[in-house]
Amino acid sequence: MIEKSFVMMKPDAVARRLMGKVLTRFEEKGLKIVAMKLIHINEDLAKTHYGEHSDKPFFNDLVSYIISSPSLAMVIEGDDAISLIRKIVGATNPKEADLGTIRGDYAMDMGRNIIHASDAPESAKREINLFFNEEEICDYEITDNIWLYE
Ligand code: IDP
Ligand code: MG
Repeated sequence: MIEKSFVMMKPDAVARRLMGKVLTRFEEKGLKIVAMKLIHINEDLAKTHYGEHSDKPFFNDLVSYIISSPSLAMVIEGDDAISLIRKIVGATNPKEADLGTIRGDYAMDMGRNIIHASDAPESAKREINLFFNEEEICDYEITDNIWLYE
């Protein structure tokens, strides 16, 4: 099923100039970028986005990290995109993430794991709506679809 996922390169990815390399992984896989913006997230938005973790011991550090510098927010579309992107991103802890995943290849620390991706259809919908208006999400065809999908 064609799905949309909310994906965000966190401040460390932007500051470490990894945006191009990370974006290339999604493009080369055959996923389609349908929205993208560089955004310096404020505290309210960070707390809402990570609301499910508000009672965790790492919550305050997580919010400080996310608001420290700009992030690159995206909506990425494709067949089974939500679970597929989680696989490409890798485990939350970069030390446990498989090599070949984004976190496995580019990050060292749980608190600096460079990228966020929605974990389920409901969270994808919530997160997309939190960061993007409907008119910011592009509906377009890419002609290589005949070579990517049977
Ligand atoms: P996910 O990003 O892989 O979905 P979640 O468990 O939803 O992982 O946690 C959200 C984010 O909170 C993680 O990506 C990471 O940045 C941060 N985080 C999670 N657990 C810890 C921790 O134990 N220490 C520090 N930061 C954490
Ligand atoms: Mg999560």
